[in-house]
Amino acid sequence: MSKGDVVLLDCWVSPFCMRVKIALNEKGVEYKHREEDLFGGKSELLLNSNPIHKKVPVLLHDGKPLSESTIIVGYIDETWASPPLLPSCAYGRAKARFWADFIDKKIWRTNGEEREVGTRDFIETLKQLEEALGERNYFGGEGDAFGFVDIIAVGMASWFHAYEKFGGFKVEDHCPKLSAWLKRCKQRESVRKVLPDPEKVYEFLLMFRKMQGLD
Ligand SMILES: N[C@@H](CCC(=O)N[C@@H](CS)C(=O)NCC(=O)O)C(=O)O
Repeated sequence: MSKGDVVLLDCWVSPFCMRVKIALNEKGVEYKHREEDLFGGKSELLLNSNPIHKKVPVLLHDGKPLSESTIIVGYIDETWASPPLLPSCAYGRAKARFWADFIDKKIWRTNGEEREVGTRDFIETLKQLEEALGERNYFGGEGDAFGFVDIIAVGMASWFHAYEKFGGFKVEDHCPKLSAWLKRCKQRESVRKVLPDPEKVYEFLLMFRKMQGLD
């Protein structure tokens, strides 16, 4: 479905960018993406489009920039109506935003430096998320369908393999339902096309830690 020109300022390994790509894929929106070199030098377009944070993702819709992945996913949902990603009732939408906020604040970690002290906390947080999933197939937009919270969570989950290798644990051993949810998500075309090879994410994290002098 087309509704104007859609360009994403992207980075292949960024879970935040993955969210935007998955949302666009779910909606069947055609888009172009420009890979940003976040370490070598950001493009003028990125610096001008997101002057406050200077981060990807940036979505340019007919040249108009938007930043912050959860805000962009919400915008995509309002702009391309079908299929809906957020629930139709206000309470459901508020709950979805609560879990998106929880995922951003509690699950994302960029360098794994907390691995020695943090693995237990991380698993506890995943268990809380798993409890929110309950017996459902997806966190849901509308009903049991794949939706907003799934999109927000699945980008992060693309880093689980790397965290597992650093932390010496398996998400599946602690959170079997969450692990099954991830497998289910990966079977979707919209997700499969976007999630990078987990081994490549691990290699990226190794390189990133070296750059930060952590290894
Ligand atoms: N809260 C932002 C986070 C975006 C973010 O952290 N992007 C990273 C890539 S994963 C970035 O552009 N980093 C470049 C920098 O910090 O200079 C969102 O949800 O979009």
